[in-house]
Amino acid sequence: MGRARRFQWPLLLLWAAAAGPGAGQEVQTENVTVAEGGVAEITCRLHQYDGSIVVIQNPARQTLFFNGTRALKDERFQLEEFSPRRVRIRLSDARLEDEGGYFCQLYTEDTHHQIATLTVLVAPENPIVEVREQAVEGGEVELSCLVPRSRPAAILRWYRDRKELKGVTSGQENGKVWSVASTVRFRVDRKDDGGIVTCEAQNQALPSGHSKQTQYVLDVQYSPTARIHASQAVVREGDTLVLTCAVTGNPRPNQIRWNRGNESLPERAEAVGETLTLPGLVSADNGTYTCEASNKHGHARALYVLVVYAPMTVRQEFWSGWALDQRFKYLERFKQDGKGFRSEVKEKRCAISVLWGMKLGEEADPGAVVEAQTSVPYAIVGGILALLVFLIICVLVGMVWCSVRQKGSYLTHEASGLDEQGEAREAFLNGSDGHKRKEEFFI
Ligand SMILES: *[C@@H]1O[C@H](CO)[C@@H](O)[C@H](O)[C@H]1NC(C)=O
Ligand SMILES: *[C@@H]1O[C@H](CO)[C@@H](O)[C@H](O)[C@H]1NC(C)=O
Ligand SMILES: *[C@@H]1O[C@H](CO)[C@@H](O)[C@H](O)[C@H]1NC(C)=O
Ligand SMILES: CC(=O)N[C@H]1CO[C@H](CO)[C@@H](O)[C@@H]1O
Repeated sequence: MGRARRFQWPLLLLWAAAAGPGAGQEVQTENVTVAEGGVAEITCRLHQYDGSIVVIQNPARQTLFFNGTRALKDERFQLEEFSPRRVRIRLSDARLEDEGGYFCQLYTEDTHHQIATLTVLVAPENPIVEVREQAVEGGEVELSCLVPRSRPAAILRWYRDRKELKGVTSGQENGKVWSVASTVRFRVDRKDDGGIVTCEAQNQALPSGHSKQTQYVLDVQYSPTARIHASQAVVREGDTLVLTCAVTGNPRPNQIRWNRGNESLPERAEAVGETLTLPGLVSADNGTYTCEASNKHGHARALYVLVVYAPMTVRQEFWSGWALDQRFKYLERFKQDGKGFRSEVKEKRCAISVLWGMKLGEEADPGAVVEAQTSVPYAIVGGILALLVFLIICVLVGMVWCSVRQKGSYLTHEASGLDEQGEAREAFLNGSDGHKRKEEFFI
């Protein structure tokens, strides 16, 4: 009996080969790829199933399901379907160690099996972006981007304002996963402070078009700048002036110092942080006010020259537009000789109203801004008035010139009479008559 069976095997195999696929019972599978933590479905397709036992085994060849019955106690594997057409199992929370060949076996007289290879990929997490050392303006910044686990090795890219930066990437394999790092270096300026650099990681484990990104906000340190803004341009006795010192700098200067040249600040002055309030101004409050700020990278100073004028009268207001030319002369004299200033003002009162408080910038510090006070409204008023006067003169000149032209044509007409009348004497008399009229007109 045993002998007879042994002889039957080659015959059966021959028969199976002759019949070809599909003729007998058969099982087919497909390879499966899943992202770590995801759900994988392994399908064993049956052909001409006749009720034989179907066994599914894991890569370690442990039986997961024996003809539809759970054999291995691992709840992550579930039997989804067992029909004469297919057996489908579902693996949730796939892990790297689940990788390998899954066996679909059909126990018939000639045992069929097919292997479905499960591949587990690892998607990158959000990259870790770090700076090597504190960036200072004029220097270089070096950023590193790290993706500790990915499979296959993640591709790292750097972006700055949608422009790709060239980084240097290196990878290291730790067992089944890759650790990938990339570094990028570039020069930085103060304007780069607060700029955003992005590191992007991508591999096949992520859905196509998706990536993991980390944004890094650049922190570039730079020396301070200072600028004084005055609450009003022209300052008169009794006014309250508020000076604001606008400072920048990284780290931000934490203290602003207010001074007035060599002298002390007026008693009434109140310096709180960025502002200096000068209430009830008197002419003795004039002088060069400065605000100073510093951080570990430098020092900045801004100047404001305060000139307090006498209160304005209505008449001065009215004439201010006409005093435009005088204004520049006064400012020049003021610069040369501060003492001569007040007496000049007294001499020509009408010019006072267009004299302005002058604001100067910083002295030698970097980023200094020298800002001369402009007086656009007065310039416009003066300009318009000048234009009006010019137009009136034009009209007058035009009228006069037209009158002259009429006289001229009259003369020409008289001259043409020379030909018409034919008599030279008469024409001469008429002509001389016309000349007399012309003289009259010019007188
Ligand atoms: C399935 O994967 C295995 C191992 O990677 C490979 O040898 C085989 O050719 C694959 N089969 C198909 C149908 O891709
Ligand atoms: C295996 O399971 C299928 C479906 O439940 C059933 O039809 C068949 O009879 C089983 N085979 C054996 C040998 O128990
Ligand atoms: C400050 O005072 C010193 C002497 O006390 C003098 O030499 C210097 O010119 C003064 N500076 C200004 C800006 O007035
Ligand atoms: C810079 C300036 O104008 N200084 C004057 C401020 O006022 C005092 C007295 O009012 C004058 O002596 C300064 O010359």
